[in-house]
Order: sequence, then C-alpha cells, then structure tokens
Amino acid sequence: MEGFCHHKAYITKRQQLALLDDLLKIIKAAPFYTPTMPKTGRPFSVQETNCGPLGWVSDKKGYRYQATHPVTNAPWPPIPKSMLDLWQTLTSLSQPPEACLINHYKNTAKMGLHQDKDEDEFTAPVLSVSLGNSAKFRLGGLKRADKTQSIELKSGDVILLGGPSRLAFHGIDRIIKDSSTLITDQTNLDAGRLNITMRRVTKLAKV
Ligand code: MD3
Ligand code: FE
Repeated sequence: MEGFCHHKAYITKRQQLALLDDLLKIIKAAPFYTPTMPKTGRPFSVQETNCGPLGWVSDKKGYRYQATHPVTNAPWPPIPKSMLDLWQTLTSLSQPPEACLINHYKNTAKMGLHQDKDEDEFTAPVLSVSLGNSAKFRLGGLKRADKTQSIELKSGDVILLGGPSRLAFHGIDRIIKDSSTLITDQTNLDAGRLNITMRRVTKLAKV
C-alpha cells in the first residue's frame, strides 16, 4: 500500500526500555481504562489511555477526541520527548502530534478491521510504535472488501501510515504470546503488547 513504511527494529532494546519507563509513568498518572463500543456498550478487548493535548476515547456516546481522561477527568499527561523526537525525525513535520494513544493488548486481545477517521487532518501520517509481544497486523485498502496483507509487528518496530495508507482499513488479528521479554509481570501489564500511536487531530496550520 502506497505511503505505508515499516521500519523494522527501529528502536533499540535500550530505547525500548527507556520508552517503557516513560510509559509506566504516564500510566500511573492516566491509568488504562476499558473503552466500550458506541451504541452497544460492548467492551473493547484492548485497554487504552493517552498522552498529549488530546486523547482518543470511545464509549456508548461515540468515538471522539477530548482533553481529559474519561474516568479521572484529569488532563492527559504530556507526550514524552522521545516520542516527539521520533515524530519529528520520521515525519519531518514542523508541527507536533496532538494525540498519543496507548493501547494495551493482553495476549488474547485483538482489534477488528477499521479505519481511523475521527481526525480533521489526514495529510499528516499516523506513527505507530510496537513494544512487547509481537502482533499479527492486517493492512487492507481503502474499502473494507479490498485485499488485505498480514504483517508481523515486533517490539521496536515503527510503522508510518502516510499518503493513501492513512485511510486504509487495518486491525490486529492476534498477539503472539512469549514472543518478547520486554514487558514483564513487574510492570503490572500482564505481559502482552503495547502500541503507541501519534496523530495530528486538528488541521495543520499553513506555515
Ligand atoms: C493504518 N492500533 O490505535 S497500529 C489504532 O496495534 C490502531 O494498536 C493498532 O489501529 C494497534 O487505531 C494498529 C498500526 C496503525 C495505526 C494507525 C493506522 C495502522 C494504521 C491508521 C491508518 C492506517
Ligand atoms: Fe486504527
């Protein structure tokens, strides 16, 4: 798919440990919550939290971006410098990401095929970092029925979804248990996998 770029093993083990440390601090300030599906109220199998000026949330009322945690009502913590640096290096955009969504997958969690369309700006790419156990990621086309491919995302991989791929259907089929030792029980994260995505939500200013 045009605009899709997979940087395998982009983040070193040391950087992954440092990033995990940053994330654990964020999770202390903004604990994971279990989002629910709009209308049905069915819980996601993934737990989520955010950092940055805006966070993506889902509940019975719908999907949206908001400045505060839906359970604690506190403002989201700031995006760590390591993540902002990664955005700057890989996107070359002068304007920072506004949302940084943190997804936690237990080994049995998955995410159905969907498009990310809740933003007002689609010219900026989405940047995603994988930590912990590997995932079978599915990437399709612009229509749900388009052909899909399966891609393994490992700890330290970074993917960029720019151009047409920004609106591609995608999902997580499954997590591969015991495929990484990065996230241990002492992190209170039940092993599993973390995925961190940064996005532009509002329109980029004309510079
Ligand atoms: C392709 N996350 O947070 S990351 C999501 O692993 C999401 O947690 C998955 O889908 C995860 O919305 C997949 C890779 C990813 C993220 C955003 C995309 C792929 C994307 C946006 C557009 C197209
Ligand atoms: Fe998505």
